[in-house]
Amino acid sequence: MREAFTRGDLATWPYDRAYARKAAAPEGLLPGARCVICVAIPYATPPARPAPLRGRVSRYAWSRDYHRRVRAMLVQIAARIDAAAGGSVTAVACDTKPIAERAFAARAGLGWIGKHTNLIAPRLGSFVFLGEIVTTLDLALDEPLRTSCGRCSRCVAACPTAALRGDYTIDATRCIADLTQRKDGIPREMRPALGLWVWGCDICQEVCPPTQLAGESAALENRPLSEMMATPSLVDLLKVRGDEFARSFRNTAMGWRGAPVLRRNAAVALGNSLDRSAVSALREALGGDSHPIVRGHAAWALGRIASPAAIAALRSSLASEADAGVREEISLALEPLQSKNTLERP
Ligand code: B12
Ligand code: SF4
Ligand code: SF4
Repeated sequence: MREAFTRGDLATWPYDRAYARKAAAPEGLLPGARCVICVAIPYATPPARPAPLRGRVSRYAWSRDYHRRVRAMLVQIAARIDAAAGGSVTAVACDTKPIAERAFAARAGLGWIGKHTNLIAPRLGSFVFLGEIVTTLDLALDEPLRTSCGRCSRCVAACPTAALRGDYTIDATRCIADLTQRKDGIPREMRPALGLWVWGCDICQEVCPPTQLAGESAALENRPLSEMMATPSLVDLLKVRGDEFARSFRNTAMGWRGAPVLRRNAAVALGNSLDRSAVSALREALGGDSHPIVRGHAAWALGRIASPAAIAALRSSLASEADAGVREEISLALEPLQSKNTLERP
């Protein structure tokens, strides 16, 4: 773990060595904790079919927010344990608390941590959410599995951003799951590798043989809430705000970063679509979105599409754009295109 911090693998997260120590010590969640009951809840549902000008959403995020649902399940189980023990002996966690969920699950024998760095449970694969019931009870301990990925490295080869090193570590700052949820700009050099993903990424798990073998194993109802969740129209997502955002996204694990982050991600995916029919929506975003981050990424997308109409939109916005960061994005987008013939038909 120390190396991970030195290398900056988690530089986009507020984690440090003190946090890592805390995450290995469940007494912080429940004074007097003796054991951690680890739970893996499968959520594998069929992938969505790709369609033109539609984005990709990771399967963990396209239904009602799993944090609340897994927590509710754990609270019910914990209540029964408390009742049997005749008092409060438990605390529950899922994702958001400082606890090293994968390490505890592996220690508890639920599965092994694969080279894609997710826990793989035998027969269930890695499309599982992890949760914990920490307890002051002294329970019999399970043994860890003696399994590893062996010579397989399919996830490493398939990762479009080279985030996985193949030694069971990840540079999280390169992972699309991280890039699509960071709040600031997505580094320019990483944007092409995002492809059409607008939230999260499932590639390393989709190619993982034990996960493929497990098939559709959802124990948690995990169908997409709507078509907009499964394969969002990128043009609609580029415009999402206010009531529409609250109605469609607030209750999902895609909602917590707010609408501008989704609009920014839609702009990048539209750029990667290389589809000229996206130019008018991107031009509107560049000229009218209230968030500079969205305008800047729309500029990048227009530069990537680089049709004459896209170049014209970039040139005309350079004259009116006041934000220095967006102006820089526009200039960088235009740089390789300066010699392009703008009279070519759109
Ligand atoms: C930050 C985070 C991310 C980051 C970094 C992920 C990474 N691989 O490091 C990003 C944004 C990239 C990410 C992506 C995803 N994530 Co995420 N993420 C987390 C989160 C919130 C914290 C993990 C973390 O880095 N903690 C901080 C560091 C310091 O802790 P740690 O890495 O766990 O390391 C500890 C261990 O290594 C420990 N240790 C090592 N050996 C041992 C041995 C023992 C005995 C002990 C006690 C400790 C120990 O020391 C460290 C400190 O304690 C966890 C939830 C959680 N609370 O654990 C979910 C979690 C790991 N993510 C999850 C999911 C589903 C995803 C995605 C699949 C979502 C998606 N489809 O887009 C992707 C997968 C990408 C990938 N290939 O990993 C699931 C994984 C489920 C599983 N099957 O393993 C988790 C567990 C959430 C959940 N409750 O279900 N995620
Ligand atoms: S989630 Fe996607 S980007 Fe992240 S490690 Fe897996 S394949 Fe790579
Ligand atoms: S794809 Fe292969 S190497 Fe990667 S986690 Fe799955 S089994 Fe392990």
